[in-house]
Amino acid sequence: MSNENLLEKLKENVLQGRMEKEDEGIEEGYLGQPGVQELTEETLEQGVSVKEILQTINDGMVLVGKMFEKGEYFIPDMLAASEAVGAAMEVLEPHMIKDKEDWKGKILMATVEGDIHDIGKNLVIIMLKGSAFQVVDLGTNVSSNKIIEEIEKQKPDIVGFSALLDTTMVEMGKNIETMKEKGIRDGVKVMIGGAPTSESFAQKIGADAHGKDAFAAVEVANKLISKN
Ligand code: B12
Repeated sequence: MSNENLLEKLKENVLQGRMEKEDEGIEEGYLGQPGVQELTEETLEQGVSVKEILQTINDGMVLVGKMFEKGEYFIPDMLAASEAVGAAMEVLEPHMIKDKEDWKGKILMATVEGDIHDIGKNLVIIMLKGSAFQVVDLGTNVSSNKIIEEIEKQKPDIVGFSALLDTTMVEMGKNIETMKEKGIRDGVKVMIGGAPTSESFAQKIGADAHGKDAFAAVEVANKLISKN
């Protein structure tokens, strides 16, 4: 199979929510065919770059989002697709980690309180790790208190907040306010991202930068580090 066809199959299997070949798809007729895990392995073996694979997975999830918005996909379908993306990330992660000596800086990443969306955050983390940042993942639904505690403990250069809901993006501003109250805002840069966020929102809440996707996240982190 050509690399283009492999990437197309990978995207198709993200849409089908199939982690591996034993999985059925959302549609019939997939059982026994390679799933996202096997296809990611094969694509890597063919020499396709991690960046291209991530772009394909990203495109797949964007399509999943559109299908959900059109009412063609439901929550279990989205969950299956996210688990399939998780299977790809497990394969990709070892290829992205650099030696400690190469680290450009330390970044804490968290999905804010009330929000459990983590696919975008996890893609951002993989890209950052692949670009030689040391990343600590605080997970999802992370409270301001936990964020403050971890900033004090881990002393990162940058903290990154992710939110996918209109109702939770406000937590980013609250986190920044709490950081100010605790006197730790000046020592750490804040970058934000997630579908409902924007440059103007970042400015409004006093974040240092906004990144629209995982590739922009790396650019933003590089800039913030060089300003330190
Ligand atoms: C998958 C998904 C889910 C999955 C999440 C699984 C998981 N492990 O993440 C499940 C099924 C659990 C889910 C649940 C819900 N969801 Co949902 N979900 C989605 C969906 C389809 C895709 C999100 C996604 O993964 N996108 C793909 C990734 C790659 O993109 P991304 O997250 O935007 O991330 C990229 C950038 O934003 C950026 N980025 C992200 N974070 C950061 C951070 C930094 C620092 C930087 C620099 C960049 C950055 O880089 C990423 C990579 O390129 C979206 C629809 C959509 N079109 O987005 C709805 C969507 C986000 N969900 C929505 C809703 C309403 C819900 C629920 C409330 C549904 C319900 N009624 O229960 C719950 C909320 C649960 C909660 N408390 O969080 C709405 C939100 C509406 C809004 N604007 O508020 C959306 C938009 C769907 C819709 N149109 O209604 N969801």
